[in-house]
Amino acid sequence: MHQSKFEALDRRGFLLTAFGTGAALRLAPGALFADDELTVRLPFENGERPLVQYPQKRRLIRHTSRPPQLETPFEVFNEGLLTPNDAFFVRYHLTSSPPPAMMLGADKFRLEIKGSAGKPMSYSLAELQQAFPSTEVVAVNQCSGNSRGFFNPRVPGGQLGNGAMGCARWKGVRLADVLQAAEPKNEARQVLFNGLDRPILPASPDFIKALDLDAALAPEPILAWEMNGESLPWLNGYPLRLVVPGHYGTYWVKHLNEITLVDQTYQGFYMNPAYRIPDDPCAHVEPGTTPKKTVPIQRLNVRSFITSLSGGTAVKKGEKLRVRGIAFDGGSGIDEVLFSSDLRQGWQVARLGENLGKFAFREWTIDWVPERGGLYELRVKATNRLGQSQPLEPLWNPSGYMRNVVESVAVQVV
Ligand SMILES: Nc1nc2c(c(=O)[nH]1)N[C@H]1C(S)=C(S)[C@@H](COP(=O)(O)O)O[C@H]1N2
Ligand SMILES: [Mo]
Repeated sequence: MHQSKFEALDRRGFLLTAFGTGAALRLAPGALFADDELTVRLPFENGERPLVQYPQKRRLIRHTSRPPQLETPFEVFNEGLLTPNDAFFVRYHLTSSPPPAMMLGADKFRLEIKGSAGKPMSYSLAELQQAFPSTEVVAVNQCSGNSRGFFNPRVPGGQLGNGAMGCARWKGVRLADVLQAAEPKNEARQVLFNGLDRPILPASPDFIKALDLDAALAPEPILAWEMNGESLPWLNGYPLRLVVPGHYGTYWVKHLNEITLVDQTYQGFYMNPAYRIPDDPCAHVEPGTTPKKTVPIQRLNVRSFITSLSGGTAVKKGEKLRVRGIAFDGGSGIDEVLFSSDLRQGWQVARLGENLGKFAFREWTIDWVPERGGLYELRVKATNRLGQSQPLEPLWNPSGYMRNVVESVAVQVV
Protein backbone atom coordinates (compact mmCIF):
# COMPACT_ATOMS: atom_id res chain seq x y z
CA MET A 1 0.00 0.00 0.00
CA HIS A 2 2.71 2.39 1.11
CA GLN A 3 4.93 1.34 -1.79
CA SER A 4 2.31 1.70 -4.51
CA LYS A 5 1.51 5.22 -3.28
CA PHE A 6 5.14 6.19 -3.82
CA GLU A 7 5.18 4.75 -7.30
CA ALA A 8 2.14 6.67 -8.44
CA LEU A 9 3.59 9.89 -7.15
CA ASP A 10 6.98 9.42 -8.68
CA ARG A 11 5.45 8.74 -12.05
CA ARG A 12 3.25 11.78 -11.69
CA GLY A 13 6.11 13.98 -10.53
CA PHE A 14 8.18 12.93 -13.51
CA LEU A 15 5.40 13.50 -16.01
CA LEU A 16 4.69 16.93 -14.61
CA THR A 17 8.31 17.93 -14.99
CA ALA A 18 8.49 16.58 -18.50
CA PHE A 19 5.47 18.62 -19.54
CA GLY A 20 6.19 21.71 -17.43
CA THR A 21 6.56 23.99 -20.43
CA GLY A 22 3.34 22.78 -22.00
CA ALA A 23 1.49 23.44 -18.76
CA ALA A 24 2.83 26.99 -18.72
CA LEU A 25 1.17 27.66 -22.06
CA ARG A 26 -2.20 27.16 -20.42
CA LEU A 27 -1.75 30.47 -18.54
CA ALA A 28 -4.73 32.72 -19.22
CA PRO A 29 -3.74 35.97 -20.95
CA GLY A 30 -2.82 38.53 -18.29
CA ALA A 31 -2.91 36.00 -15.45
CA LEU A 32 0.00 36.40 -13.08
CA PHE A 33 0.05 32.86 -11.73
CA ALA A 34 -1.03 29.64 -13.37
CA ASP A 35 -3.10 27.97 -10.70
CA ASP A 36 -4.86 24.77 -11.60
CA GLU A 37 -5.25 21.37 -10.05
CA LEU A 38 -1.81 19.81 -10.73
CA THR A 39 -0.50 18.37 -7.50
CA VAL A 40 2.33 16.29 -6.09
CA ARG A 41 2.41 14.34 -2.87
CA LEU A 42 5.53 14.58 -0.74
CA PRO A 43 6.22 11.24 0.97
CA PHE A 44 4.80 12.09 4.42
CA GLU A 45 1.35 12.49 5.90
CA ASN A 46 -0.52 15.55 4.55
CA GLY A 47 2.14 15.89 1.86
CA GLU A 48 -0.21 16.90 -0.96
CA ARG A 49 0.84 20.22 -2.60
CA PRO A 50 -0.12 22.08 -5.76
CA LEU A 51 2.45 22.62 -8.50
CA VAL A 52 2.20 26.28 -9.39
CA GLN A 53 4.02 28.54 -11.81
CA TYR A 54 5.16 32.01 -10.70
CA PRO A 55 6.88 34.72 -12.80
CA GLN A 56 10.34 33.63 -14.01
CA LYS A 57 9.74 30.15 -12.56
CA ARG A 58 8.71 26.79 -13.89
CA ARG A 59 6.06 24.87 -11.95
CA LEU A 60 7.26 24.43 -8.36
CA ILE A 61 5.80 22.80 -5.26
CA ARG A 62 3.80 25.46 -3.44
CA HIS A 63 3.69 25.33 0.35
CA THR A 64 2.04 28.72 0.97
CA SER A 65 0.83 31.51 -1.30
CA ARG A 66 0.95 34.50 1.10
CA PRO A 67 3.89 34.80 1.23
CA PRO A 68 4.93 32.55 -1.66
CA GLN A 69 6.96 29.54 -0.51
CA LEU A 70 7.98 27.26 -3.34
CA GLU A 71 10.01 24.07 -3.25
CA THR A 72 12.14 22.62 -6.06
CA PRO A 73 10.90 19.23 -7.35
CA PHE A 74 13.67 16.81 -6.45
CA GLU A 75 14.27 15.52 -10.02
CA VAL A 76 15.82 18.91 -10.81
CA PHE A 77 18.89 18.00 -8.73
CA ASN A 78 19.72 15.29 -11.23
CA GLU A 79 19.88 17.82 -14.11
CA GLY A 80 23.29 19.20 -13.15
CA LEU A 81 25.22 20.72 -10.27
CA LEU A 82 23.83 24.22 -10.74
CA THR A 83 20.13 24.59 -9.98
CA PRO A 84 18.47 26.51 -12.83
CA ASN A 85 17.12 29.93 -11.78
CA ASP A 86 13.60 29.05 -12.87
CA ALA A 87 13.63 25.96 -10.63
CA PHE A 88 15.31 27.53 -7.59
CA PHE A 89 13.24 27.39 -4.38
CA VAL A 90 11.61 30.47 -2.83
CA ARG A 91 11.24 31.26 0.87
CA TYR A 92 9.65 34.37 2.40
CA HIS A 93 8.37 35.22 5.87
CA LEU A 94 6.34 38.42 5.69
CA THR A 95 2.78 38.33 4.35
CA SER A 96 3.43 41.24 1.98
CA SER A 97 6.42 39.54 0.32
CA PRO A 98 7.79 39.67 -2.23
CA PRO A 99 8.13 43.45 -2.45
CA PRO A 100 6.19 44.66 -5.53
CA ALA A 101 8.27 44.81 -8.70
CA MET A 102 7.92 48.61 -8.91
CA MET A 103 9.80 49.01 -5.63
CA LEU A 104 12.70 47.15 -7.14
CA GLY A 105 13.45 49.21 -10.26
CA ALA A 106 17.24 49.16 -10.57
CA ASP A 107 17.19 52.95 -11.19
CA LYS A 108 15.43 53.71 -7.87
CA PHE A 109 17.24 51.12 -5.79
CA ARG A 110 19.73 52.27 -3.16
CA LEU A 111 21.78 50.34 -0.62
CA GLU A 112 22.48 52.17 2.66
CA ILE A 113 25.33 51.31 5.04
CA LYS A 114 24.81 53.08 8.35
CA GLY A 115 24.88 52.81 12.15
CA SER A 116 28.20 52.46 13.97
CA ALA A 117 30.23 53.59 10.97
CA GLY A 118 32.67 56.47 10.57
CA LYS A 119 31.55 57.00 6.97
CA PRO A 120 27.92 55.98 6.33
CA MET A 121 27.42 55.24 2.63
CA SER A 122 24.67 54.96 0.05
CA TYR A 123 25.03 53.32 -3.38
CA SER A 124 22.92 52.79 -6.43
CA LEU A 125 23.39 49.34 -7.96
CA ALA A 126 25.65 50.79 -10.68
CA GLU A 127 27.72 52.70 -8.09
CA LEU A 128 28.16 49.54 -6.03
CA GLN A 129 29.27 47.60 -9.11
CA GLN A 130 31.80 50.30 -10.03
CA ALA A 131 33.14 50.99 -6.53
CA PHE A 132 34.40 47.46 -5.77
CA PRO A 133 35.97 44.55 -7.65
CA SER A 134 33.42 41.86 -8.43
CA THR A 135 33.83 38.23 -7.48
CA GLU A 136 32.01 34.92 -7.98
CA VAL A 137 31.29 31.90 -5.83
CA VAL A 138 29.35 28.68 -6.38
CA ALA A 139 27.42 28.03 -3.18
CA VAL A 140 24.49 26.06 -1.81
CA ASN A 141 21.55 28.00 -0.39
CA GLN A 142 19.62 25.66 1.88
CA CYS A 143 16.71 26.55 4.15
CA SER A 144 17.25 25.62 7.82
CA GLY A 145 13.94 23.75 7.70
CA ASN A 146 14.67 21.80 4.51
CA SER A 147 13.20 18.27 4.95
CA ARG A 148 11.19 19.32 8.05
CA GLY A 149 8.23 17.23 6.87
CA PHE A 150 10.24 14.09 7.68
CA PHE A 151 10.67 14.96 11.38
CA ASN A 152 9.28 12.40 13.77
CA PRO A 153 7.64 13.45 16.03
CA ARG A 154 6.38 16.09 13.61
CA VAL A 155 7.14 19.73 14.43
CA PRO A 156 5.37 22.99 13.46
CA GLY A 157 6.66 25.06 10.52
CA GLY A 158 6.68 24.59 6.74
CA GLN A 159 6.35 20.85 6.04
CA LEU A 160 9.11 20.79 3.43
CA GLY A 161 10.39 17.85 1.41
CA ASN A 162 14.07 17.78 0.41
CA GLY A 163 13.87 20.52 -2.22
CA ALA A 164 14.27 23.71 -0.15
CA MET A 165 17.87 23.97 -1.37
CA GLY A 166 19.76 24.89 -4.50
CA CYS A 167 23.26 25.52 -5.76
CA ALA A 168 24.08 28.50 -7.96
CA ARG A 169 26.99 30.61 -9.19
CA TRP A 170 26.61 33.99 -7.47
CA LYS A 171 28.32 37.18 -8.64
CA GLY A 172 28.68 40.37 -6.64
CA VAL A 173 31.04 42.39 -4.50
CA ARG A 174 32.60 41.34 -1.21
CA LEU A 175 30.60 42.40 1.82
CA ALA A 176 33.93 42.98 3.60
CA ASP A 177 35.00 45.60 1.01
CA VAL A 178 31.68 47.44 1.33
CA LEU A 179 31.82 47.39 5.15
CA GLN A 180 35.46 48.57 5.27
CA ALA A 181 34.60 51.51 3.03
CA ALA A 182 32.05 52.59 5.65
CA GLU A 183 34.77 52.50 8.35
CA PRO A 184 33.21 50.40 11.13
CA LYS A 185 33.72 52.01 14.55
CA ASN A 186 35.76 50.16 17.19
CA GLU A 187 32.60 49.49 19.22
CA ALA A 188 30.78 47.77 16.33
CA ARG A 189 29.92 44.15 17.20
CA GLN A 190 27.36 42.98 14.65
CA VAL A 191 26.02 43.82 11.20
CA LEU A 192 22.26 43.81 10.48
CA PHE A 193 20.74 43.09 7.08
CA ASN A 194 17.25 44.20 6.02
CA GLY A 195 15.46 43.93 2.68
CA LEU A 196 12.67 45.84 0.98
CA ASP A 197 9.96 43.45 2.21
CA ARG A 198 8.45 45.02 5.33
CA PRO A 199 5.66 43.89 7.67
CA ILE A 200 2.14 45.20 6.99
CA LEU A 201 1.30 45.58 10.68
CA PRO A 202 3.58 47.56 13.00
CA ALA A 203 3.29 44.76 15.60
CA SER A 204 4.84 42.15 13.27
CA PRO A 205 8.62 41.91 13.48
CA ASP A 206 10.61 42.86 10.38
CA PHE A 207 12.80 40.18 8.75
CA ILE A 208 16.25 41.37 9.89
CA LYS A 209 19.27 39.09 10.21
CA ALA A 210 22.55 39.67 12.05
CA LEU A 211 26.10 38.44 11.52
CA ASP A 212 28.93 38.99 14.01
CA LEU A 213 31.34 41.59 12.65
CA ASP A 214 34.15 39.06 12.15
CA ALA A 215 31.84 36.75 10.13
CA ALA A 216 30.69 39.74 8.05
CA LEU A 217 34.31 40.77 7.40
CA ALA A 218 35.31 37.25 6.29
CA PRO A 219 36.23 36.97 2.59
CA GLU A 220 33.26 34.73 1.61
CA PRO A 221 30.01 36.74 2.02
CA ILE A 222 29.05 38.75 -1.06
CA LEU A 223 26.38 41.22 -2.08
CA ALA A 224 25.16 39.50 -5.23
CA TRP A 225 23.15 40.81 -8.18
CA GLU A 226 23.73 37.85 -10.47
CA MET A 227 22.79 34.17 -10.23
CA ASN A 228 23.97 31.64 -12.84
CA GLY A 229 24.95 34.49 -15.19
CA GLU A 230 21.62 36.34 -15.07
CA SER A 231 20.10 39.06 -12.88
CA LEU A 232 18.58 37.61 -9.73
CA PRO A 233 15.00 36.48 -10.30
CA TRP A 234 12.46 38.71 -8.59
CA LEU A 235 11.55 35.94 -6.12
CA ASN A 236 15.21 35.23 -5.28
CA GLY A 237 16.04 38.78 -4.23
CA TYR A 238 16.25 41.14 -7.21
CA PRO A 239 18.12 43.45 -7.46
CA LEU A 240 20.59 42.57 -4.66
CA ARG A 241 20.92 39.88 -2.00
CA LEU A 242 23.34 38.76 0.63
CA VAL A 243 25.08 35.44 -0.09
CA VAL A 244 26.77 33.83 2.92
CA PRO A 245 28.48 30.69 1.60
CA GLY A 246 28.35 27.80 4.07
CA HIS A 247 25.58 29.43 6.15
CA TYR A 248 21.90 28.50 6.10
CA GLY A 249 19.64 30.44 3.74
CA THR A 250 18.09 32.47 6.54
CA TYR A 251 21.14 34.80 6.41
CA TRP A 252 20.90 35.28 2.65
CA VAL A 253 18.70 38.42 2.91
CA LYS A 254 16.93 39.22 -0.36
CA HIS A 255 16.12 42.66 -1.85
CA LEU A 256 18.85 43.87 0.52
CA ASN A 257 18.77 47.67 0.93
CA GLU A 258 19.88 48.35 4.51
CA ILE A 259 23.08 47.32 6.28
CA THR A 260 23.42 48.60 9.85
CA LEU A 261 26.45 48.27 12.13
CA VAL A 262 25.43 47.88 15.78
CA ASP A 263 27.35 47.80 19.07
CA GLN A 264 25.30 45.03 20.77
CA THR A 265 24.15 41.52 19.95
CA TYR A 266 20.89 42.03 18.07
CA GLN A 267 17.87 40.35 19.66
CA GLY A 268 15.21 40.86 16.97
CA PHE A 269 12.62 38.11 16.42
CA TYR A 270 14.43 36.41 13.50
CA MET A 271 17.62 36.06 15.60
CA ASN A 272 15.90 35.33 18.91
CA PRO A 273 13.72 33.31 19.45
CA ALA A 274 13.51 32.28 15.75
CA TYR A 275 16.27 30.42 13.88
CA ARG A 276 17.96 29.02 16.98
CA ILE A 277 19.23 25.50 17.58
CA PRO A 278 20.08 23.55 20.74
CA ASP A 279 23.54 24.51 21.99
CA ASP A 280 24.98 21.05 21.38
CA PRO A 281 27.53 19.85 18.82
CA CYS A 282 24.81 17.98 16.90
CA ALA A 283 22.07 20.61 17.41
CA HIS A 284 19.65 18.09 18.86
CA VAL A 285 17.64 17.17 21.98
CA GLU A 286 15.59 14.14 23.02
CA PRO A 287 12.52 14.05 20.79
CA GLY A 288 9.69 16.03 22.36
CA THR A 289 11.88 17.98 24.82
CA THR A 290 12.89 21.65 24.95
CA PRO A 291 16.57 22.65 24.72
CA LYS A 292 17.99 24.28 27.87
CA LYS A 293 20.17 26.65 25.89
CA THR A 294 20.03 27.75 22.25
CA VAL A 295 22.33 29.56 19.83
CA PRO A 296 21.67 31.10 16.39
CA ILE A 297 21.73 28.53 13.58
CA GLN A 298 24.86 28.94 11.48
CA ARG A 299 26.61 26.55 9.10
CA LEU A 300 25.18 23.74 6.98
CA ASN A 301 25.86 20.24 8.26
CA VAL A 302 26.93 17.42 5.91
CA ARG A 303 24.25 16.00 3.60
CA SER A 304 24.15 13.67 0.61
CA PHE A 305 21.42 12.44 -1.71
CA ILE A 306 20.86 9.94 -4.48
CA THR A 307 19.40 11.98 -7.35
CA SER A 308 19.30 9.47 -10.23
CA LEU A 309 16.76 7.13 -8.62
CA SER A 310 13.63 7.83 -6.63
CA GLY A 311 11.68 5.64 -4.25
CA GLY A 312 9.71 2.84 -5.92
CA THR A 313 11.74 2.77 -9.14
CA ALA A 314 12.18 -0.67 -10.73
CA VAL A 315 15.72 -1.63 -11.87
CA LYS A 316 17.00 -4.66 -13.79
CA LYS A 317 18.72 -7.60 -12.07
CA GLY A 318 22.31 -8.29 -13.16
CA GLU A 319 22.59 -5.08 -15.17
CA LYS A 320 25.17 -2.45 -14.31
CA LEU A 321 23.52 0.76 -13.21
CA ARG A 322 25.29 4.08 -12.69
CA VAL A 323 23.90 5.65 -9.51
CA ARG A 324 24.45 9.39 -9.20
CA GLY A 325 23.92 12.02 -6.56
CA ILE A 326 25.13 15.10 -4.73
CA ALA A 327 26.84 15.86 -1.42
CA PHE A 328 27.62 19.14 0.33
CA ASP A 329 28.52 20.70 3.66
CA GLY A 330 29.09 24.09 5.30
CA GLY A 331 32.28 24.91 3.44
CA SER A 332 35.09 22.56 4.43
CA GLY A 333 34.38 20.52 1.29
CA ILE A 334 33.40 16.88 0.74
CA ASP A 335 36.15 14.35 1.39
CA GLU A 336 34.39 11.03 0.80
CA VAL A 337 31.02 9.61 -0.25
CA LEU A 338 30.03 6.05 0.63
CA PHE A 339 27.26 4.04 -1.00
CA SER A 340 25.47 0.98 0.35
CA SER A 341 22.91 -1.27 -1.28
CA ASP A 342 22.74 -3.46 1.83
CA LEU A 343 23.92 -2.34 5.26
CA ARG A 344 24.89 -5.92 6.20
CA GLN A 345 27.45 -5.82 3.39
CA GLY A 346 28.80 -2.43 4.37
CA TRP A 347 29.79 0.55 2.27
CA GLN A 348 31.63 1.16 -1.00
CA VAL A 349 33.52 4.32 -1.88
CA ALA A 350 31.83 6.38 -4.62
CA ARG A 351 33.73 8.38 -7.25
CA LEU A 352 33.69 12.13 -6.68
CA GLY A 353 32.89 14.19 -9.77
CA GLU A 354 33.28 17.79 -10.88
CA ASN A 355 34.46 20.13 -8.13
CA LEU A 356 32.86 23.59 -8.27
CA GLY A 357 34.40 24.64 -4.97
CA LYS A 358 33.97 23.82 -1.32
CA PHE A 359 30.57 25.55 -0.95
CA ALA A 360 28.97 23.80 -3.95
CA PHE A 361 27.09 20.57 -4.57
CA ARG A 362 29.70 17.87 -5.23
CA GLU A 363 28.71 15.18 -7.69
CA TRP A 364 29.33 11.50 -6.90
CA THR A 365 28.71 8.37 -8.97
CA ILE A 366 29.02 4.64 -8.47
CA ASP A 367 28.38 1.63 -10.70
CA TRP A 368 26.12 -0.89 -9.02
CA VAL A 369 25.10 -4.34 -10.20
CA PRO A 370 22.06 -5.70 -8.30
CA GLU A 371 22.79 -9.43 -7.98
CA ARG A 372 19.46 -10.66 -6.62
CA GLY A 373 15.85 -9.70 -7.13
CA GLY A 374 13.67 -7.94 -4.56
CA LEU A 375 13.66 -4.75 -2.55
CA TYR A 376 16.90 -2.84 -1.90
CA GLU A 377 17.44 0.14 0.40
CA LEU A 378 20.11 2.28 -1.26
CA ARG A 379 21.94 4.61 1.10
CA VAL A 380 24.53 7.34 0.74
CA LYS A 381 26.75 8.88 3.41
CA ALA A 382 29.23 11.74 3.02
CA THR A 383 32.13 12.91 5.17
CA ASN A 384 33.64 16.38 4.95
CA ARG A 385 37.28 17.45 5.28
CA LEU A 386 36.76 18.08 9.01
CA GLY A 387 35.78 14.42 9.44
CA GLN A 388 32.11 15.28 10.09
CA SER A 389 29.59 12.86 8.66
CA GLN A 390 25.90 11.91 8.78
CA PRO A 391 24.06 9.89 11.47
CA LEU A 392 22.26 6.63 10.62
CA GLU A 393 19.33 7.65 12.85
CA PRO A 394 17.72 11.10 12.53
CA LEU A 395 18.47 13.71 15.19
CA TRP A 396 15.59 15.83 16.47
CA ASN A 397 15.09 19.46 17.52
CA PRO A 398 11.83 21.35 18.14
CA SER A 399 12.17 23.66 15.08
CA GLY A 400 12.80 20.89 12.56
CA TYR A 401 16.15 22.31 11.45
CA MET A 402 19.30 20.70 10.02
CA ARG A 403 18.06 17.23 9.10
CA ASN A 404 21.09 15.28 7.91
CA VAL A 405 20.37 11.62 8.55
CA VAL A 406 21.73 9.11 5.99
CA GLU A 407 18.84 9.06 3.50
CA SER A 408 17.68 5.90 1.79
CA VAL A 409 15.88 5.17 -1.46
CA ALA A 410 13.95 1.92 -1.84
CA VAL A 411 14.19 0.31 -5.31
CA GLN A 412 12.70 -2.88 -6.63
CA VAL A 413 15.06 -5.20 -8.55
CA VAL A 414 13.19 -7.26 -11.17
N1 LIG B 1 14.06 39.75 2.31
C1 LIG B 1 14.03 38.48 2.70
N2 LIG B 1 15.11 37.73 2.54
C2 LIG B 1 15.10 36.42 2.91
C3 LIG B 1 13.96 35.83 3.52
C4 LIG B 1 12.82 36.67 3.69
O1 LIG B 1 11.79 36.25 4.22
N3 LIG B 1 12.89 37.98 3.25
N4 LIG B 1 14.01 34.51 3.90
C5 LIG B 1 15.33 33.88 4.08
C6 LIG B 1 15.31 32.42 4.16
S1 LIG B 1 14.79 31.74 5.63
C7 LIG B 1 15.80 31.62 3.17
S2 LIG B 1 15.86 29.93 3.35
C8 LIG B 1 16.32 32.20 1.91
C9 LIG B 1 15.75 31.50 0.70
O2 LIG B 1 16.29 32.05 -0.47
P1 LIG B 1 15.50 31.94 -1.84
O3 LIG B 1 14.09 32.38 -1.62
O4 LIG B 1 16.24 32.75 -2.83
O5 LIG B 1 15.55 30.48 -2.20
O6 LIG B 1 16.03 33.58 1.83
C10 LIG B 1 16.32 34.30 3.00
N5 LIG B 1 16.23 35.70 2.70
MO1 LIG C 1 14.94 29.45 5.52
